[in-house]
Amino acid sequence: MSKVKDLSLAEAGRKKIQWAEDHMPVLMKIRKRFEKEKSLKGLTIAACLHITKETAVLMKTLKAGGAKVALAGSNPLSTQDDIAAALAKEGIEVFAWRGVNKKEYYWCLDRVLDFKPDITMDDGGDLVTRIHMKRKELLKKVIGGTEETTTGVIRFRAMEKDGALKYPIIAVNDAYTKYLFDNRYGTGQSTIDGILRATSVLIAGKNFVVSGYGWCGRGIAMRAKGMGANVIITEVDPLRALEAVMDGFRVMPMSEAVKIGDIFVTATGDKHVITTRHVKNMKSGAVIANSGHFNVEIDVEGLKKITKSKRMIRPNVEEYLLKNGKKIYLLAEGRLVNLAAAEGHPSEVMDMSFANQALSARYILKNKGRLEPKVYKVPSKIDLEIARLKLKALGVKIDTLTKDQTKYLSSWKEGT
Ligand code: 3DD
Repeated sequence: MSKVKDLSLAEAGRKKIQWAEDHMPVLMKIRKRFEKEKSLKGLTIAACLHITKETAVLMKTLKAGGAKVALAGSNPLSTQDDIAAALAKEGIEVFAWRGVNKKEYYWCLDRVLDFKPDITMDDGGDLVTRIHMKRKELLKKVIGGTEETTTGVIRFRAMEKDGALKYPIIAVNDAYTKYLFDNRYGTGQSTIDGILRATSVLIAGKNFVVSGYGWCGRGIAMRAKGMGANVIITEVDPLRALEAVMDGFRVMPMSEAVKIGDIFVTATGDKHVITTRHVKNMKSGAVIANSGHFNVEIDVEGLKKITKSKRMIRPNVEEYLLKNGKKIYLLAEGRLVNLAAAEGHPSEVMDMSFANQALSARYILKNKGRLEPKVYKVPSKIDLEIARLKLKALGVKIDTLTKDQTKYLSSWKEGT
């Protein structure tokens, strides 16, 4: 029996899901194939994902393939209650509502695990970690899992290295058709979307500081630049910093950026990238946001210690009046601003991310018992198939290699 905020929101959610279905041609094509083949028949899938209109399209696709699906939210603020209601009405077992506290968050995970999954579908690693640490009795039935995001893949590679991982995980995040598009173009657009929906401030002319020049940071920097911001990058990796310089961005330590920054976004996957020392030296009125998976990148607990008072001045905008007299605006409690203050990435990029999820679930079933308890890349056959399906959906045609060209590319004899 599902537990959602309010089932009466289902109709509004259903329309949003239809909107997403109209913009996710690849996943809908896979759904048709799954419906015909019943590719996931008899499988129980336990998912812990951000509950958005795009995730709903994935859940319906898995169900169409014959799977029993149970879903919990992978972040306390990213669940869209109307989507959760619509999915519950569609027969998906949903345990999630926006604003769960820590105890409720793990209560939802446990309800989903009560369905004794064959496959787990995770975003950030909390579900898989829960099974390995608190629900070990479930491990014997699990044949494999998938992981959506960078943070989760890092956790599972660490588990594998410690010999703690007890079943195979497909790193969906590492598929080209995922991170090159979702992480870069998705995070780029949805982060700006979250900041604008929360603050409606002008981006043009602002000093926009992006911490982390990975695929997410690159996307955010690119989009902020496109809107006329003066983009500044902070990094710890010399190669990524060099790339940012060559891409035309200013690069400097955070200790310098805080003096000039108007808007700050973290996208590093690491903790305490913005500390109280940084905040104290920011300009009064600075806006700080996080776009990384967990809310560790901004030291929010530390911020509270240097604060005289705080108030919610707009939805998703907390105004901190610091003891030094400055005002700082924290978005979405320091949680991932794109999903907490907006709707996450556009359907068109989640189309590919979730096509990887659906086809990886089918791959795990087809290879039941043959995979070892380690982290696997998405098979390149699946990656390329998704790219081709997306090009076809976009009406884009490309050239093909002639036999002679294929031979040339694999030969070494032909030279100058
Ligand atoms: N993520 C971003 N937008 C999302 C959406 N519209 N639906 C579901 C999940 C969404 C998070 C993913 O990008 C995940 O791939 C990540 O965090 O890397």
